[in-house]
Formats: sequence, structure tokens, C-alpha cells
Amino acid sequence: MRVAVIGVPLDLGANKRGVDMGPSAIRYANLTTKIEGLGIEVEDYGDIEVPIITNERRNQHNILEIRDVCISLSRKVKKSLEDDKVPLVIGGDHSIAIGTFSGLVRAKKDFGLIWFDAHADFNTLATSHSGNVHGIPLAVINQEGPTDLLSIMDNAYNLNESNVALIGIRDLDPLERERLKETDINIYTISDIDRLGIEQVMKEAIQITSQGKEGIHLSFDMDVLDPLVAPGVGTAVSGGLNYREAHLAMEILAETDILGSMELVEVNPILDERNRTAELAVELILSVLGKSIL
Ligand code: B3U
Ligand code: MN
Ligand code: MN
Repeated sequence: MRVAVIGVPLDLGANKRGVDMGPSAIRYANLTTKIEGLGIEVEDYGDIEVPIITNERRNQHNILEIRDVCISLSRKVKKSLEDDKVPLVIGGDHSIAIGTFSGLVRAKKDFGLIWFDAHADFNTLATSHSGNVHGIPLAVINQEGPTDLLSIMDNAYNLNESNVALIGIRDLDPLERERLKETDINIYTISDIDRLGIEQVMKEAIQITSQGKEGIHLSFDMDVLDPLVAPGVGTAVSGGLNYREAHLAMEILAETDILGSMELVEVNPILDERNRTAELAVELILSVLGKSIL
């Protein structure tokens, strides 16, 4: 396996600022040297250019700026796949998932989708209270949302809801919950993880999402973790995955050898404690790339 790192210093999809520094913090935690330590070849493609917008000039949704960033990201993701490298996208707020997914589609990759998050990111701008674009990317990937963002996915693709799994959710907006319940998306709430255990959840999720697909795309929002282990995220929600559950989830994914691409988002160095959330992000990346204890 060869890996291409793509940084996306975007925070325009969130109202708390700081996740634009996520890629730096993750690189600072020695991402590439540690991946090389696993014997995996890695190339850093650098950062996607993101416009600097002052607090005064930020508007409610920043849709056009986010669209442009996602289009550039989509091209880089496509290029990495054409170079025969697994894209490893580091954010940045979760709205970049639209760009990553678009890149997979453009490269004609037909992947299932596993989405770790405290939230479902399944709002539309009509159901969202915050108006933040990082609360809508899964809906956009599922082909519902503002035209300017839907247009990023300009090629036809076939992602059935049944090939999507949402893992770790525990904070939904009321109308978002209603929308989600109407879909066939496979939902594993944090309560399901308590009951079934993370091993069972992962085995099911991998089996279901990969059915008829050539691989899995992992979209990992660091706020799926408990704030006790990952304090440096924009919208922390209590009661998340603990350190060992998160690692085990990544190890199980690694064992099945099905990972086609991944992104890791929402590391907020301003809210972090001595970069520990970025360091944990790197450790989880190593686990999903195959690091094992023995
Ligand atoms: N559902 C809320 C909160 C939220 C979603 N994603 C994050 N926060 N990171 C919203 O704003 O749509
Ligand atoms: Mn998210
Ligand atoms: Mn989240």
C-alpha cells in the first residue's frame, strides 16, 4: 500500500474557529515519519488552498468558498488514486467530506462508506439550527442539499443508503433525526455500541457497507471520541468512544484489508491540550494502516 496525505485547512463549515489548524497539528505529531515506520511509502501532497476570510467577512454558510475548496480537493483525491495511492485526507471541518467523496467518484471508485461521528451530519440547510455546512455533508453525499454543493458531484454514482454506516452517533437535531430514520442508512448509535460491543458493530458495518463494493471509504470525525481522550474538537459531546474502542475499530478495519481511502477531520488545536488530540489522530491512522501490538 502507498499513501498520499492531503491537508485541507478549512474551517468555514463550522462556527467555532480553529480546525483550519488541524492539518498542521497532525503533521506536527509526526504523521508521515510514523507511517513510514510501518514500512508504508507515503507522500505528502501538501495543503489544498483555502481562502482567508476574516471574521467580519464570514457569512452564514460560506457555500461558494467551501465548494471551491471541495473541487480542488476532489481533483487531488482523484490524482492520488490515479497514482495508485490511498488518499489520506486530513482536515479541516467535516464539510470537506463532499470533496473527498467527489474525488472517489471521479476516479470511478465504487466504495461503501463508514462514517464515525458524534453527529449524523445529515441536516439540510432547512433542518439545521446552526446553518453550519459541516452539519450537512452526509446528506449532500446522499444527493440532497444546496445545488452549489451537489454540483461538486458532477458524475453519476451509485451509493445506496444500505452501503453507508454511521457509527457512534449521540447528538442529532430533531428534524435531522426524522430525516435519518426515513433512510436505509445503517445506524450504530453509541448505545448500540454499548450493547453489542465495538467488535460486533465493526464486523457488521464492514460486511454490510462493502457488499458489492470494491472497498470502503472511512470518514472519521474525531468528535466520535469521548472528550476525555479527545478534547481538541469543535463540537465535543460527552459519552463517546474510549481510547481502546477507537483503536480496536481501526484494527478490525485494517485486518479486513478493505480500506480504499480515508479522511480524518475536526481536530481543533485551539481547544486541544498540548496537541494530544492530534497525536491520537495519528495513532488511530497508524492502527487503520495496520499497526499491531505484536
Ligand atoms: N447537528 C448540529 C451540530 C453539529 C454537526 N456537526 C457538528 N456539529 N460538528 C449542526 O450544526 O448541524
Ligand atoms: Mn462530522
Ligand atoms: Mn461531529
